[in-house]
Amino acid sequence: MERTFLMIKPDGVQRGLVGEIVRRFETKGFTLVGMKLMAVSRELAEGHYDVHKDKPFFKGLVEFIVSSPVVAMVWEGEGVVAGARTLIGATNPLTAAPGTIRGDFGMDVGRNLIHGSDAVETATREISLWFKEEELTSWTPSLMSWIK
Ligand code: ABT
Ligand code: MG
Repeated sequence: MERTFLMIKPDGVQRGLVGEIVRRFETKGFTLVGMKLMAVSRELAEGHYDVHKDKPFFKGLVEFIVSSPVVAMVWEGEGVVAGARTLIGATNPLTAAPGTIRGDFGMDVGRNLIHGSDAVETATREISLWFKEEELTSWTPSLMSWIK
């Protein structure tokens, strides 16, 4: 079953949006298989955003991610990588569609509340970067047959 890595960023935690954000993925029908509140080391933040290391916003981005706790999560479901990105909305919250997490709660591209893996291969890399295998639990929700 497909999995994705989602991370509620420091702004989402500081603003008390953890419950609201988790609720959206739960009620959509995706399955939570791992979750932890954590302070992020500089090494992990830099590794996570490695593809952006030459961008002008990289330093500020790493500072932001290590500034305050995040909620790291793994979610499972058919098409969950793209599906989660749809619920999250466009990178810039100002242009993200209403009804998406960023469209409903954000204003600034550098404070866009949540990260979601952008492809299946990226998800595999990010899940192994953030989680140990024993921190993840596969289970079958009995409600699944009602949603599908
Ligand atoms: P992430 O889920 O955080 O990876 O965001 P997304 O994939 O939607 O967008 P990308 B392009 O990966 O942005 C990564 C982080 O960099 C921030 N950013 C991006 C800026 O601060 N300025 C910019 O001009 C761009 C393009 C937004 C993302 N994180 N935050 N916070
Ligand atoms: Mg990205």
